[in-house]
Parts: sequence; structure tokens; C-alpha cells
Amino acid sequence: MLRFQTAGESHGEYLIAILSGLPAGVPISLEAIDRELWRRQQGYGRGGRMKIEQDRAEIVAGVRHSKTIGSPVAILIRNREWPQWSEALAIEDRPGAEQSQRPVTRPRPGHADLAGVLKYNFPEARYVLERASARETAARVAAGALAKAFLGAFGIQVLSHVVAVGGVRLARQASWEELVALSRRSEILLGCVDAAVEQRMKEVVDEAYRTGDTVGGVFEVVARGVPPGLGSCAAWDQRLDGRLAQALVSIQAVKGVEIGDALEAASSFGSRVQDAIHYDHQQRRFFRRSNHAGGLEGGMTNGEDVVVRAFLKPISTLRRPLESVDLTTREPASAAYERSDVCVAPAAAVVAEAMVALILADAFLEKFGGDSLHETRRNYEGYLEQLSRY
Ligand code: EPS
Repeated sequence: MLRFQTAGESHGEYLIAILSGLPAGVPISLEAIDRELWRRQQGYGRGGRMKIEQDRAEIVAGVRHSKTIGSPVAILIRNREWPQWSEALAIEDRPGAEQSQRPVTRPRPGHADLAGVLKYNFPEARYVLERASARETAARVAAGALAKAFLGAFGIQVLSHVVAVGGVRLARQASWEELVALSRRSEILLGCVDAAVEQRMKEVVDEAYRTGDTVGGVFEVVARGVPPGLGSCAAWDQRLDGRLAQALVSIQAVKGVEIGDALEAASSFGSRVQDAIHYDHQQRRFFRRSNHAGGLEGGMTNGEDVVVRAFLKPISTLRRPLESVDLTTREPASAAYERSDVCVAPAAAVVAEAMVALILADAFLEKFGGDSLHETRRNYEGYLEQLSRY
């Protein structure tokens, strides 16, 4: 139903997001999109690039007078770095252009560099890393902000927090109120709801700075207000847990996903990890006292919070580079380094919110359809009434 695409290279002129399939009439605020872009740029452990960029969304299609009009929404985000790269990444070739190119001949272990040059048959990795770069996630966050605006019209909110940085982990559950407060902070350190744990996370990042290393982490995304019945048990590719997992693992450096308490459940007994079903006669609704399933059963939402976690490997550009091979000489060489982030867990959590919002909005539209928000709402309300009469 919803389709989204991004284009753009890390040091090219723009990043572009195109989202099609939103109904007409969704209220869109540029300020809200920019706030999401700002959140993605924050976090202790970001590198020099984030001091240069100040991401702003420029909507160039699909929104008029602050509402979607049913046509694809196109958003541009300018790269402030572009003027330094306009020769190195020129669109048109010209004689002598090789001199201004910035080849990357020492592929970084863990990065897309080597697999990409082999795949695309490039002599060096510049074009590969330009697209593989997590700079692309700015465009995802812009598209995700549109999905959040759509979901918000139905009272669905998507938030996140960082659960672990390196070996330092938040050992308790975060409340929804803590996630709301975190999302409103004007300064973001490591995106953890607990100040004492966050300080210990900062020490891990400081150690990585000191030693020329990088550090990964774990973050959790929670969606509240999601009705039961999104996704489907009928076909493997309609299962919402699978769709969420794919969307999250597609984020640069994310290598694993957990739905609900999957890791703990795998080493526990069935009687301890399923969420017993209760019924509230007054409100005429089913409910659970626990949510180990993360709001997903049989590939469908069950009406509880959707809770997913993603596991981020430490990013692969190291100030103290690992061993590699020079693509030109084929001799051993240290992997390339110019500048890099040391920890991106808080930024990746914001990207994950965007991806979850896009998947939920897609599943919501699949179930309720509608060419205008009015029509979607009518269909949704009919379903809510059906549930209340069940
Ligand atoms: C990235 C390398 C760094 C990061 C970049 C992702 O960029 P540069 O090579 O220009 O220093 O800062 O992330 C962003 C620019 C961003 O907006 O998140 C990489 O190789 O993936």
C-alpha cells in the first residue's frame, strides 16, 4: 500500500525520500519532520560530519496547505558537505576529472566496500560507500515522519530508547511515560531513560574514543495504540513480525532483531513466556497482564504495545584500522580512515522508529484502505465498532 524509496549519496547534492500511498488529508508539519531529523543527528559518539550537517526537510511534492493530497510526497534534504565534493562526485565527466576523485582503495572490514567493488566492478570503493553510508537514513527518517503523522491521526505513537551500549545495559523495563519524556528532550546523550545507566554508557563510548575503536548497542522501539489485527497469519510474507524484522535489519549496521522477549523465551519454558488472556467485561475487551509477545501473535498485532529490539554492531570505520588489502597493489594495508562516528545507537533508534512507523502505516492501510483520511477513518471506526460488539 505504502511505497517508499530513497535516493542520494552521502556526499552528493541531496538525499531524497519519496513516499506514495498515503491518503489525502493527512496533516503534515515541516517542524515535526525537522524535529525527527534533528533527533537522528544527536547522540554522544557522533563524528565530525554531524557538526557540518543540519538536516532540514524540503517538501517538493504531494503536500499542499499542510495536508497530503494523495499524490506521492517527495522530500529533499540538502547535504551541506556537497560543495566540498562537487568535483569528486561530479555528475558529468570531463577530461582530467580523475585528479579530483577521492578513491578508497583499502576496503574496511565490515563495511560494504569490498563486496560492493566486486559486485559493481568498480576499481575502488568510493561509489559503493557513498550509497551504503548511513547518511541515507536521514531520508528514511523524513519518510517515517510522514508515516508517524498518518498513524498519529489514529492515536498510534511510535517511540524508542537505547537499552544497551557495548556491555552496559538497562536492566529494567522503561515505562511509556519515560519514552515520551525522552522523545521531548532538548539534549540527547545516549538515548537511555535512566540517567545513571546513561552515564555508564558514556564511559564505554569514551573508552572507544580513547582506544580508536567503535561500539554498538541495542535499542527498543515501542508502538502504542495499535489495534489488533494488523498483518496476517495467512501468508508468510504478510506476517507483520517478519515485515518488521526485515525493515529493522535493513538499517545500516543492524544485525539482529528481537520481537518481544524472544531471546529470553528461547531459553525458558512455554508456561513462563506466553501472555495469559483475560477479559474485561466492563470495557468488553481482551487484555494481557504481560507482553512477552511484543504485541505480535501469529504475525498479527494483538492490541498490546508492539515491542521490537534491534542489535547494532559497532560501526566499521575505525580510527585504529584493521588489516585489509590495497585494491590497487593487492598488498597488505591498513583499512581506510578519514573520520567516523564512534557510537550511533541513539541515532539508529530514531531510524528504527521511522522504519516501524512505515511498516505499521503500511499494514494499517492494507487493512483499512481509503483514498482520503476521512474514508480511512470511517473504515477504521467501523472495525472498532465490530471489535466492541465481538
Ligand atoms: C558514514 C560515515 C560518516 C557518518 C555518516 C555515515 O560520514 P562521513 O564519511 O561524511 O564522515 O557521519 O553518517 C551521516 C553522514 C549521517 O547523516 O548519519 C558511513 O560510512 O556510513
